[in-house]
Amino acid sequence: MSRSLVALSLAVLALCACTQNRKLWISEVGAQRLELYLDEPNGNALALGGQTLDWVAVDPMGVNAPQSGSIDLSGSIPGGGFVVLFEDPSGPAVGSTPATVNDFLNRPVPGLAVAPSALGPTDPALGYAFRVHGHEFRYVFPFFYTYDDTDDTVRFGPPGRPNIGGTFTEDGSLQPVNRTPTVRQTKGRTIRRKTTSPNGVDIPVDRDREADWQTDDESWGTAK
Ligand SMILES: [Ca+2]
Ligand SMILES: [Ca+2]
Repeated sequence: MSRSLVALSLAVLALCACTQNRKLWISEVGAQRLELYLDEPNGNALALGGQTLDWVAVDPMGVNAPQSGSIDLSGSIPGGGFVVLFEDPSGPAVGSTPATVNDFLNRPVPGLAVAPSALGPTDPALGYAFRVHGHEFRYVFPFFYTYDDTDDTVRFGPPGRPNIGGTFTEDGSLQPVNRTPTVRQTKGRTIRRKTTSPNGVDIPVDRDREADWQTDDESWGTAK
């Protein structure tokens, strides 16, 4: 190998060794649904393949065994956009399939269909942890590459919540949490991130803490 080729190879290697922390947040957790938000400029997008949604539910009384699940994500999410995981009787047995799902006003919003019960039980007596995370290779033309790293956690419910990793500071405000689905003319109840609106547009906040969250009516596909 010529010295110039070695030098070029070393230069390329130096350019390649990088990761990008992508700002993918869990933005709402309801009954049989969970919303993701990409807190990045509109021109950005994040491929969700290689990113994973994990959850654990525990009985603080220790009577019932812990439950857990893990869902491989798919499709992509645009900067400033939302994607709603939703349990679908005709959804895939494992993983997720890009689809649309209707909000309370029957407007279609971008979604990922998952299997029934894939997002776990909705029992206010249980302690919960949800985490989205991943480390996914991405090729960048012409000879660069990077890794898209994501990591976001929320925990709620009575004390004795499961530790699912990630960074999250508790203050106990998210308990008890009653999550309910839409029933006819009644909106479902959910937890969602609080928002800021620096330019008149509501943006979910993330400071890795329970105080970022509140209980509210469902708002699938929107900030609130
Ligand atoms: Ca976070
Ligand atoms: Ca929402």
